[in-house]
Amino acid sequence: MSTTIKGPSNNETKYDGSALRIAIVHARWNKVVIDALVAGAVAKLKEHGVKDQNIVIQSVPGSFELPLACSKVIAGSHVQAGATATDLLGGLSFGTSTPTFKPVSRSSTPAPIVAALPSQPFDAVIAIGVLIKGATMHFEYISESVSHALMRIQLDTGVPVIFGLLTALTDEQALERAGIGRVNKGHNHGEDWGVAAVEMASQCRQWS
Ligand code: DLZ
Repeated sequence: MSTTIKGPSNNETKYDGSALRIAIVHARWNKVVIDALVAGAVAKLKEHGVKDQNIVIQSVPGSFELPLACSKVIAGSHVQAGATATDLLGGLSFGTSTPTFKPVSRSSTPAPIVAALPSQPFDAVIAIGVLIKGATMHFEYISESVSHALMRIQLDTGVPVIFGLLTALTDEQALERAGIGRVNKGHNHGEDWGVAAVEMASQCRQWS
């Protein structure tokens, strides 16, 4: 029996993600944590049958940029070509202690900013950012404004935006919530976001 009362409970319904198209938009600040969260989300999307070519990953400089990028990605006007989950995660490796990231080599030709329109609109977007509290008020301003904006985008567009903004008070808290804590390993919340994306995307298809 579980010893904790926290966290999402398992849904008895098993959702089939094989027909879904999902975008992950992530910030690049606090990269070690971000990489683990993105990997966790992708793993669960794939476990639920989402096809590799239907997982599109877009990065932005920091969490503050997440809402605009999510909005553009949903509108379908800013989809980068060729950045599938395998391309981006091919160089990611997790050892037993410190995770490392080997950048995947890319062609010297920059990817076109605007690619062909997607064959199918996105069924859900997972917005992933990691805010770690520092000495200034940045944390409060960014976390509040981004949270409100992401909620507004999903209500305005009707496309689920999964809230993957970690707001941690310490580095260790952030690492633990990505399943790579140095003392307690913790649980990778990115996995929960992947599962939530498949469930919400599937349900929204039924509700509409
Ligand atoms: C400026 C800033 C700070 C202080 N901290 C973070 C952080 O912990 N996590 C994060 O994702 N982004 C941070 N940023 C960058 C802002 O989100 C944003 O990218 C810049 O202010 C440019 O708009």
